[in-house]
Amino acid sequence: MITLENYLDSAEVAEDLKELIVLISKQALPIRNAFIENQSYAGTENKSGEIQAELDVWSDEHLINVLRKSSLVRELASEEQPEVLKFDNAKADYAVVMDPLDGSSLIQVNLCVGTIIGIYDNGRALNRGEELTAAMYMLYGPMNVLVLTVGKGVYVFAMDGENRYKMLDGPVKMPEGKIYGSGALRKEWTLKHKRFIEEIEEDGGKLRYSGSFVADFHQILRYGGVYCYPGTDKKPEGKLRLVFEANPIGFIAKQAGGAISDGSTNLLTVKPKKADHKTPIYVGSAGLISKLESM
Ligand code: AFP
Repeated sequence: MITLENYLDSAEVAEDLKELIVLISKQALPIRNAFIENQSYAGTENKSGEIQAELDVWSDEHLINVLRKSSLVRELASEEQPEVLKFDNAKADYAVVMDPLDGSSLIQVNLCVGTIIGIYDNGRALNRGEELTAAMYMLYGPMNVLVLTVGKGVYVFAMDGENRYKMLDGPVKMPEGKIYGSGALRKEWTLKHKRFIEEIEEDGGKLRYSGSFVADFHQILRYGGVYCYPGTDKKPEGKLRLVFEANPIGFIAKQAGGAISDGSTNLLTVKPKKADHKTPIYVGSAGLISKLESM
């Protein structure tokens, strides 16, 4: 049985990066344990104008405290924070971008949610996705699962009863599949988006969409297909964020042989204009993304 630590050693990851990844992975348990106590809404909004659940706030504060104390992180950009946080106790040059709890509105109905993390080694949080050193997500479903890339393929780990991760699978290759999910109301979709979805449906595509990006993506990673949150005429930039959601997930997709796009451009090449830069997102099997870009 290969543990997360064994894998990081065999991938020759720097000791301080290993420490950071293992530290973050250990937070799955406290975050998950907090689900029962923090079910209501906090009554506050994040920078994108979304109502924060108590758990969004709790997970955000928890991870900020843990990362600040680690002395490994110079900058931290969180979906729940208005500005990039700078830590002056940093002994290392890592910067972390995170969505502390993606899909939090699904906690009350016990559907799968997760934490999305990206790590840069240049001390700055606002970079292109292709500059990521590592990306990971922790998925709180029937199993606590950790999906990780350190730029050497994608590996899946599952937590055992003692808060240790054991490798389930990897390197993962995203297949060319036919599962699709799309955000935004159908009546608001652009003509191009409608045509793209119709072509997938005509080709036997199967709709699977839960409302948790990280969980919906995990299914695409394993079975192939595409997750979309398109821009609409009213909201051309869509709903999801480049820094906290698109980049870490896109980096994982690319490492598994998939791709991410805003419909015409590889999102991993886009320089964020600000921490809460929003963008249309299409992420999934490489063939479907290249078909979309050529439409
Ligand atoms: P948060 O829970 O972090 O706000 O994320 C929710 C989300 O951004 C993403 O996880 C979902 O895919 C998307 O919103 C769902 O949005 P719709 O409810 O508009 O489909």
